[in-house]
Amino acid sequence: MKKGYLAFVLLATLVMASISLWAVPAPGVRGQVTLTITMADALTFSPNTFSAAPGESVSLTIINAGALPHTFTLFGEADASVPVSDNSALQTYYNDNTPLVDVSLDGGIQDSVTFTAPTAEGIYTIVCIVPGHSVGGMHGLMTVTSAPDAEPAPIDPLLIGVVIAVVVIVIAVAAVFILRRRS
Ligand SMILES: [Cu+2]
Repeated sequence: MKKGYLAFVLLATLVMASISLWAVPAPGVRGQVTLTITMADALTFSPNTFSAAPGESVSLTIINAGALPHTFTLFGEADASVPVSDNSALQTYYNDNTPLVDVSLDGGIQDSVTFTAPTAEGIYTIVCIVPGHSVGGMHGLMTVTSAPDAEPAPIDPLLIGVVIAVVVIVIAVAAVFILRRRS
């Protein structure tokens, strides 16, 4: 009788624990973007795109893996037409628009920067402002969007049905077991 009761409690606890594991969504990954961006003499940012939520804290480790100097220059105006492929127009744009982030690194040097993503959703342009580099392909994008990176997996109704069925079966089996022991 006591053994059966213990088994029942144990099984019920396991089942309830399983239900709560499925029902509680995984902790959100929003709130903080942490990313390493590598700059290379092939005139590349790797990665050259990333996303953040409006007002989210963004921590970047920027590595200049090349021998040439490079900059990570992020402009702060959403959906701006930054002339990434026109050297002189880009220099003019740079002189007229204070970047949100402007990290200049000699070859082989790395640095970290933390900033707050703009509150306006949209596309923000990243360039290397060293003459010729953006034109040569060294530019990228930061997307500010309130859309989550990945939707938490919805709870499958079939799974809930299976769990309820298991609970009912466990209770029924335990009840039968206890009643049999009693008589
Ligand atoms: Cu560069």
